[in-house]
Amino acid sequence: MLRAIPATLMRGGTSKGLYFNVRDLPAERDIRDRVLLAAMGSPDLRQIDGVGGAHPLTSKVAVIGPATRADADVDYLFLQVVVDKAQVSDSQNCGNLLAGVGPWAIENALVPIAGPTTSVRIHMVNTGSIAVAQVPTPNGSVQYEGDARIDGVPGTAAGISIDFLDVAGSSCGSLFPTGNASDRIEGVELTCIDNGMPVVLLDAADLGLSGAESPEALEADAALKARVEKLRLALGPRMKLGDVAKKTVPKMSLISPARHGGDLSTRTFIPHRVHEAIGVLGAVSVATACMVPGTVAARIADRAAFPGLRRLEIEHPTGFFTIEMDVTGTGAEIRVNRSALLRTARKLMRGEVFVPSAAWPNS
Ligand code: NQM
Repeated sequence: MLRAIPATLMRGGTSKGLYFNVRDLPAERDIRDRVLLAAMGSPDLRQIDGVGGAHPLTSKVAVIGPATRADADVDYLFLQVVVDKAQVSDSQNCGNLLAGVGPWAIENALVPIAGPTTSVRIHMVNTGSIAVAQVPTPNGSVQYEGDARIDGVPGTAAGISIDFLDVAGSSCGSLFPTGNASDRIEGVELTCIDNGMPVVLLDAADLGLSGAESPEALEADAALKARVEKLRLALGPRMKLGDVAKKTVPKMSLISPARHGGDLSTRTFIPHRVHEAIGVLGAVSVATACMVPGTVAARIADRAAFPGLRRLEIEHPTGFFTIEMDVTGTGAEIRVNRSALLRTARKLMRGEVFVPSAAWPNS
């Protein structure tokens, strides 16, 4: 008999995935991963036998539960269900699915409504850091509809502002895990940075690219993909991430001068497909690099963004990602106090996802 598991399908920012209450999933990790693979339909390029959308950005899971930290309202564990391999990875955070966590937590009675806006402090379990989401709750319920627009999503929805407080070095142990603002490896100038997401920023010109190529064109370039992956595998241990062959980090962001009035243009391998936009914490890491002299981003950025309170516009294949940064100090003393941005989310479907009993036999 198929096993039914309560779940909500939501769009969070420019991603989509299943949101679960931690108590509804198996506690044992291997069984949990088997269940999530079966729910999404992995491994299979089309994910035809599951609800996954056949792309890393639509094959995501949020597991939410009561907070295990006194300074948070809820715990949020992000899991990437790999589309074409039987792998579930907790090696990264996801700032896009994060946008749906506040609404989900309120609607599932983990957080009470606190007025026209409800602030939800989210413990991001993957990296042990805190995000604070301001969820519109004007009439005693979560409001999803509104006039906020984010690039990469058609139409408008209610804006959810998100603040990150302590994400610097949360995966790699320090903001610049190689100890340098930039390195030159195999003829490519690059910066390794972790402000919430481990990212390698590569000068697109060093790879013989303009940096304005479409995601499809980049994905079709087998030689480029092999070169980028070789660099990624070599840099994993240097970024204190260990062997990254089965991890979804670091992300590889090809950067070039802005073309549309922003600060910097990006094309990001995440790491084996190219993002149609850019990840949230990925963008925060890129924006941070723009503000630190000596990084490849600061050299290429269209205008100098010195430490202080700054609004940065990161260009990506489908528009801009706007981030407000508060950075003080410089060089080794650099300190990221806060980064803030706007997302939207939408509840799409609520019910039960069914998995074969072999994945999680009924007791
Ligand atoms: O960087 C894609 C996404 C992400 C992750 C990825 C994300 C983030 O767009 O915080 O949001 O880089 O894997 O959902």
